[in-house]
Amino acid sequence: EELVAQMMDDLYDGLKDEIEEGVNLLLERGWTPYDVLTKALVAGMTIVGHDFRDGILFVPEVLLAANAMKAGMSILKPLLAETGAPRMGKMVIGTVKGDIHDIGKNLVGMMMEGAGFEVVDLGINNPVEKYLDTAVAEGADIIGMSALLTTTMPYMKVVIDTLKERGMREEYIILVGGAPLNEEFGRAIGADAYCRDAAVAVETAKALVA
Ligand code: B1M
Repeated sequence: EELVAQMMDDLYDGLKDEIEEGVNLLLERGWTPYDVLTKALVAGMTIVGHDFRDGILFVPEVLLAANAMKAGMSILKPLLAETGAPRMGKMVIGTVKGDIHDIGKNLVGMMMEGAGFEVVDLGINNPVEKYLDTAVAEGADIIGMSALLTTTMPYMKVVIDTLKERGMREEYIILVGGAPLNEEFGRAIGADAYCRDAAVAVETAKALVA
């Protein structure tokens, strides 16, 4: 679709107003919020990611693109949460220490809420205490961790090892995700599951809390 191609260009150029407009237009055309999210916004951010990697785009441009994406996501958020699904459980989710990427984590949080989970968002750059203290205080069922850097993903193991040291590991379902992770890494650090994307996170959480 032409509008989707235009939106990918607009996201690339960090044009927030245009992205908001595009999201609304697709919704008016009958697109589901999930399709708008994945086929326009996430797909557009993938292109930004490639050019960032290749040195064609730099941090300031990518920040603008991220802000435009977030603006689009905030229109979709209430729509994704509107499912009226039965209460499923509670998840504490945050990006690990040293890492400030939050778009994927926000997306997972949104989809989990849409599926009926209560979500406590810890934001970015979380030390181990933050995960543990909040999980205990909130009586969470699930701890979710996100990392987008190869240098920060090992921190997930610090969190899991600390839970083990304190004899608390079995009290939580631990889900991990982020672009540089894979199934093998998830297993190696002792997580319950690696989640490739937000939809998988929802399916996995549903299966494991049951
Ligand atoms: Co950053 N960055 N970045 N960046 N950035 C990457 C990750 C990178 C791959 C780009 C590249 O080189 N190709 C690269 C990492 C390389 C590596 O580690 N090997 C990189 C780098 C190097 C950096 C800096 C170091 C750059 C610098 O300063 N020189 C710096 C680090 C800052 C820090 O964290 N300390 C940096 C900064 C930034 C910005 C601030 C400019 C911006 C972030 C803005 C923000 O988040 N508010 C940014 C962005 C936007 C990206 C890319 C382009 C896009 C990430 C994104 O939002 N994707 C990214 C390239 C890429 O990923 N290919 C890149 C869209 C999002 C929907 O996908 O986050 O993968 P994703 O989430 C998915 C799944 O992974 C999964 O579900 C989500 C939805 O389907 N998932 C989970 C994620 N978390 C989960 C948690 C779960 C479950 C599933 O828990 C249960």
